Amino acid sequence: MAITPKSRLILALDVTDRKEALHIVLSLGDIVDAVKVNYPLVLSCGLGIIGEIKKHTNVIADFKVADIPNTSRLICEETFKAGADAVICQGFTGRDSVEACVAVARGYGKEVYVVTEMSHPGALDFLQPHAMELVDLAKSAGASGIIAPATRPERLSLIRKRAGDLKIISPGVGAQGGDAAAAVRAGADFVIVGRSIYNAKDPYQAAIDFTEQLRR
Ligand code: OMP
Repeated sequence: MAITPKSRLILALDVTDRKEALHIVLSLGDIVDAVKVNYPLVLSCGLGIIGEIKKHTNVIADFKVADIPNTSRLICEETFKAGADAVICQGFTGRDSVEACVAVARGYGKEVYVVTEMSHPGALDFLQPHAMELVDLAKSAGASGIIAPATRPERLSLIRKRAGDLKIISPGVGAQGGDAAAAVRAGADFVIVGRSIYNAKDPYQAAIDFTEQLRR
């Protein structure tokens, strides 16, 4: 089933300790729309961590898949078999690689999100000049949505206009300087927050604070 915006908050769980990860998921699973897992957690705990988190909330596997179609297909197969609801892939690898991810996701009734312009400063080097082409590729390849930067709300608005019905997930809120409410105003359906929640003194309260900002 597709991930739908309720709180609009996605937690980036970039911790490497299994106990800490599951503790955070237990306390925040009901508040967030999904938990996003990335290599730090999966490399330290194994792919099985996806199924453990899935017992409590939706899981987005942020593997930024970026390979030839056959390898991308194999990565996506393992990811969805492990229980993920969605996978994130890169678009710069080209249409055939993105389509390979989408084909596997469809077979499982799951979703693909394509990275367009990333949130960090280095995204200006190569990604920003091609961001709109990456949006078009995501759309025509049948992806559910795209990743676009909360750190640049003005760019996010332009990407929103180009993206049509695609869902937009927007990282860079908090630690990278982006503002949750501004990202939603610029067109994001969800924001991703990592360090500003899991490194907070009280991660539960930090998550609640973000959901309040997102309600306004
Ligand atoms: P914090 O900066 O700690 O909030 O974490 C942001 C999360 O979003 C990390 O897991 C990043 O890998 C991820 N991310 C970005 O920060 N910028 C992007 O452009 C794309 C992603 C992503 O694809 O999730």
